Amino acid sequence: MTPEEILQGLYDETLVGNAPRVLELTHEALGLGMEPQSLLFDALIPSLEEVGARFERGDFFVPEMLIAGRAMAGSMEVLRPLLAETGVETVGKFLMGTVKGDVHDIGKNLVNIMLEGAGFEVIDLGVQVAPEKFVEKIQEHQPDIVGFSAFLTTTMPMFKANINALQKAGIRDQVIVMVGGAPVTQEYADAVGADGYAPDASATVKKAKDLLRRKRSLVSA
Ligand code: B1M
Repeated sequence: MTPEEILQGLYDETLVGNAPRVLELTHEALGLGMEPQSLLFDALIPSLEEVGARFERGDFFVPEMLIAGRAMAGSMEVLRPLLAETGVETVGKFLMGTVKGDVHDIGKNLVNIMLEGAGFEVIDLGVQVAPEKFVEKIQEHQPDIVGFSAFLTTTMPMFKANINALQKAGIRDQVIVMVGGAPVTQEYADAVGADGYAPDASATVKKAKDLLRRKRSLVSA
């Protein structure tokens, strides 16, 4: 198969949730020396975007979304070590979780991979993370940054609930708060009082480094 055919195959087979074939194609692509980033950005992510568009049109339902998501997640497991392979020194500690009421984790996991690749130590709390759990884990791990992911308009208000919980516990000033997820915007992040927002995984890395640099220069000033 040519690289173009593999990318097309990855797109098509993710769309129909054919996880074994997606895995096979992933290995085949890597065997041909194709870049892991290309598989992600030229095939897997566009395919899930199409899944979302079909769901919105009523052509796909939750089971189709679920199997497509699983197919992509299988491929990501293979790509993870390759994307995170940089050998750079730890630049900071990032505690991450999807907010309470929300089970989406593919986007969060991708952000984690990119952060790890950029030298962050990432502690992932998984999905459906309650405000109290964020507070407890911040106290335990003392991260530089805590990241809240939300993928539904109905779970975005948990950002505010989490920030309130941090304030109540007296730890809001100790940690940088970043938010993100498909429906989130810079305006929304500002409105809830987050320190940073990023629309995708690579922008998260950039923003996280930037926020950390600013905090460290304030502390040393
Ligand atoms: Co759901 N789902 N889903 N879903 N799902 C969306 C999100 C939706 C947009 C589909 C649509 O209508 N077009 C829609 C939300 C609409 C809205 O509220 N605005 C939706 C819905 C409605 C639902 C249910 C309510 C459906 C139902 O039951 N009726 C239900 C909710 C369940 C719940 O959470 N309580 C539901 C369920 C599911 C599945 C379980 C079936 C499955 C999730 C599987 C999984 O994650 N393990 C699923 C899937 C697969 C999707 C779509 C198709 C794909 C999501 C995805 O992985 N995208 C999605 C449609 C879409 O997004 N186009 C959809 C690829 C991923 C790489 O992108 O997630 O955006 P994304 O992540 C990006 C950025 O957001 C950003 O970086 C990531 C990487 O670049 N980012 C951050 C993420 N976190 C960040 C944190 C940061 C910074 C950036 O700082 C901390």
